[in-house]
Order: sequence, then structure tokens, then C-alpha cells
Amino acid sequence: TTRADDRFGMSRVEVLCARCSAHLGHVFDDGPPPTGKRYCINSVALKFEEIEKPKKEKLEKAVFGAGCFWGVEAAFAQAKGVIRTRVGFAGGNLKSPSYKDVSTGKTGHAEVVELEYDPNVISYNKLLDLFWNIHDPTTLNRQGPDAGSQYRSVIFYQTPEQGELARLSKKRIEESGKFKSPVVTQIIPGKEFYQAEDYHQRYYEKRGLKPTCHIPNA
Ligand code: MHO
Repeated sequence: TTRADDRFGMSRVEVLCARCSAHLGHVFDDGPPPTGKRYCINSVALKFEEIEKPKKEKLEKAVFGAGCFWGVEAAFAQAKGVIRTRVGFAGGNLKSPSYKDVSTGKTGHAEVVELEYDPNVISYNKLLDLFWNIHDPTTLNRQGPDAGSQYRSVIFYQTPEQGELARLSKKRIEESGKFKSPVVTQIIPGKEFYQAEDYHQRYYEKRGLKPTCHIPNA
């Protein structure tokens, strides 16, 4: 229930428990539609109930470049909620390039991994966390021993929302001080993805090898 509260030289409307008259807070008229009311209620008087999030029905795609795609694929493939991975090339102009074409470093393509993930299990933000965690985003056109523009650090966003999340995530990582040098990661709209040759798919897994790079820490 409510009653006028004119204490402290202000005129407010107090909110009380209708049963026991305990003070709960105040209500103001500067709230959002439809009621226009803003209830300013003491936190001890509130009980929060979790609302079930609406389930997303479809798998979503994400594309990342973080150096040699063998290791990047291995790192993402082990994440819960990542359903399918493919390695390939994106960001250049040559149509349907071969690995040999891209390895010249002249096609403009980056080695990338395309993921299909279940957004009910893993969020795009979590994928971004993993992305920053498995490579060094401060080395321009280089990742460890691999040099060339095909090894650049790049996020190809698939929706405007992913683009925004990627930019915010990059800002957070820069401000965190995790990396001593500036982050050079490109964040660009997803372009055509060209799948790489079969022998590059699940490279380490097929050969029973443990990746020696792109190992998530923690
Ligand atoms: N250092 C590796 C890179 C392979 S990767 C798929 C190599 O030279 O074979 O770019």
C-alpha cells in the first residue's frame, strides 16, 4: 500500500507492506511506460526470481583468424557448445583459393576457422574470450613462427550484433592490460568463406597429434 511521506522537507509516496505496514521504499512518477511509475524498493524487501531465457532455435556462425588454422580449429572444437568447425580462407579477393595460393601471403585471405555453435550453450562473448586466450593479438601479420598476412588476427563478424560485441570485447581486452603491446586485431564484416582442402580439416585430430599452439590457458 502507499501513503504520503512528507518527511525530510520532501514530498514523496512511501510504499508499505499492506499486511504488516513494513516500510518497503518509495514510488515516483518518473518511470518508464506503460505505468510511468518507478518503484524504489529496498533490496531486502525484494525476492528475485530467475526468468527462463527464451531458447534460441538455430545454430549461429562465427569466423575467427588467429594464425595457423590447425591449432585454432583444435582450440575451438573442444569448447562445449561448438557443434561444427571448418578451416578455410576469408578476407581476400581470389575465389576458391588453394592452400598454396594463400600461403604466398598475396591473396589477401586469412587462414580462418568457421564455427557453428549453439548460442544456448556458449555465447559469442565466450567465444571471443577464447579467441583472445589462444593467440597473441599484438603481432601484426604474424603468429609465433608463422609470418604473412594470412596469419593475421581477425574477427569476421556475421551480424551487426557480433560486430558490436567484438568491438566491446577488444576494448575490454585492451583496457585489461593483459597485453603489453597494442592489439592489432581486425574486426570486419564476414565475407565469403572458402573451405580449405580436406587434409587441413581437423588436422591434429586426424593425425592423433596434440596441438602445440593455440592452447587455451584455463
Ligand atoms: N607452420 C606451419 C603452418 C601451417 S598452417 C596450416 C607450416 O609451415 O606448415 O598455415
